[in-house]
Amino acid sequence: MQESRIEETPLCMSPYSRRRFLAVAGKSAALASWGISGTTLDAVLRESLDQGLIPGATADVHAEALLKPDMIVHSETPFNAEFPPHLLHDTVTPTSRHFVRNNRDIPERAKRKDPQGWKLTIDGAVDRNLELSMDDLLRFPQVSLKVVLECAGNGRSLFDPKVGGTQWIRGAVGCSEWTGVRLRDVLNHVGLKSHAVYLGNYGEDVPVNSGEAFSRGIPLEKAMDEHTLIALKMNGADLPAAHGFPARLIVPGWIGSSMQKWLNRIWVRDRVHDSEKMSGYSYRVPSYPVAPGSKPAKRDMVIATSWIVKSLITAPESDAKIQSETPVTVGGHAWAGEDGVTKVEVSKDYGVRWQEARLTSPLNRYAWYNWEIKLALENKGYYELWARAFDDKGNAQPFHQPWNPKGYLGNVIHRVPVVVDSKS
Ligand SMILES: Nc1nc2c(c(=O)[nH]1)N[C@H]1C(S)=C(S)[C@@H](COP(=O)(O)O)O[C@H]1N2
Ligand SMILES: [Mo]
Repeated sequence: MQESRIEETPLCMSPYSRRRFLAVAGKSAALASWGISGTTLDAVLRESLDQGLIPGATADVHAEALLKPDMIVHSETPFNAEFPPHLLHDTVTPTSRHFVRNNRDIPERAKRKDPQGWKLTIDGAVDRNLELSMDDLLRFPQVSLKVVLECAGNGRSLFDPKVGGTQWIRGAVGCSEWTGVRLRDVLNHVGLKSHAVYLGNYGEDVPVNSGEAFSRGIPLEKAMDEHTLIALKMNGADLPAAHGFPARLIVPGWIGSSMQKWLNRIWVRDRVHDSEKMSGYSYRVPSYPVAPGSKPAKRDMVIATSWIVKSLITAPESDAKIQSETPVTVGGHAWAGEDGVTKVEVSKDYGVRWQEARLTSPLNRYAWYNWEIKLALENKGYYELWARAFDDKGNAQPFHQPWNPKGYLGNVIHRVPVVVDSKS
């Protein structure tokens, strides 16, 4: 175990993509011939480059600017990418800085941005099966909410021992504004049978290699919460292809996988949704603490639902150079799933002393909180800025990451290295 080593790489790339970058840096001429710009090259290093293929994501650029400067691309097909924490400083995450997590390929309709023929089927334990068009949905009251959307696997790369899956660092989280209809308005319109207890949600994305569709579900109680939405807009514009055009679920406080993209079917069920992605080790965590590296029995796994208390340091940037004469402003966000955040503390001495940051209320429930503190770093040298948030149930972020087999719900305290230079 490398307890004392800083876990994040000081550069804006994962160690993985940095390695790839070095490996393909000599190929810029070839890239230029594909019309890929220098900035894109800096930002995006993709598996397929070494294989001599034209990257699939590049082929999609005409439909959706998927590739953005400073993006950390984990995989291209399906497309999975995040941004480094210092680019997530905004209170409302711009669409261009929101991570993308796809288990499957983006549906053709979304790429074409074509709502023609799209229907949302609602069937199962309902009074009558219904097919709703976009116009039908637009007739319901439209509401807007800023919501923290975070992949259950965010922080997976920090698990020790390593676990399989996309090696998210800390950027698989955003807080954008989502606009759409309340799911409960639509369910009430359809009419629920008394034995309805759970939703099974489906999207238009196509399984790779004929695998089962990516389908997850939520209990009826959460579905009927006034904050749970069928979102039609992100930050005031139609949903981008990558984020679920033309409709997706927004399930505030819960893990990102519950927020079905490219939504086209809601199956109202009389039991817990039992798709592949609701079973086994998928999006499930042990019901009790397990030893790192162990394999708990499937029957001991429970469905992951709400996120837990977390914070992110978005300033200063990792590896920043700071003058000792100027106090450094340390700031970022905090959130706690369905719970409230009560306090954020910052340490500059490896957790020996902690100072309370100024915490500001979120723009609405389920948006993230902002926090900030000015710290004096008097001596020159290497420092780590640590932040930990507390929730209103008395939980705080741990110093060491508790382990589970799939690396879900990682919330170990964030540590940002900085170097202080004295002028004299
Ligand atoms: N149809 C569909 N919905 C999906 C997914 C998917 O692969 N297919 N991925 C889920 C996961 S795991 C996450 S974390 C979020 C990511 O949403 P974003 O790409 O808009 O950030 O979408 C969820 N909804
Ligand atoms: Mo996710």
